[in-house]
Amino acid sequence: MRKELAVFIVLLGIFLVAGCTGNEPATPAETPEATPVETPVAPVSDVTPQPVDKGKIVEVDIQNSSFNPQSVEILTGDTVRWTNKDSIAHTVTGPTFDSKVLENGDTYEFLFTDAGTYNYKCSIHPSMKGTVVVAEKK
Ligand SMILES: [Cu+2]
Repeated sequence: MRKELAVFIVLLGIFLVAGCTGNEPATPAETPEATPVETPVAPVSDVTPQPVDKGKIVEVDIQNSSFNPQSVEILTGDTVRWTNKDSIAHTVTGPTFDSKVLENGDTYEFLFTDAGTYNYKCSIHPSMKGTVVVAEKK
């Protein structure tokens, strides 16, 4: 009799477990709605190509073993022109440009096409330092 009871309890247990799992609500598989992809409408460009703006020329004197003005701010497309007004030779040596030796009266020009801060010096007198700050032309 006890054995039958135990079997009954076991069967009841199995039945309950099976019943519970059977009643579990099926979780609806969420199918994410496809978000509409916005295709940007390219505006019809009526911009006529402008002639290349050559920019301006900014003068820097080399005088008394210093660059004057010591720092200049220009825009992309502008040119810096250094003029050695000293009786001794100097150079204008930066990360992307190098004038080589400039004697008295010599000039050196460099067209800056990339924005950034350019620190330069005289390779003969490294304590002579200057800066060209180039901002992107709008
Ligand atoms: Cu120098």
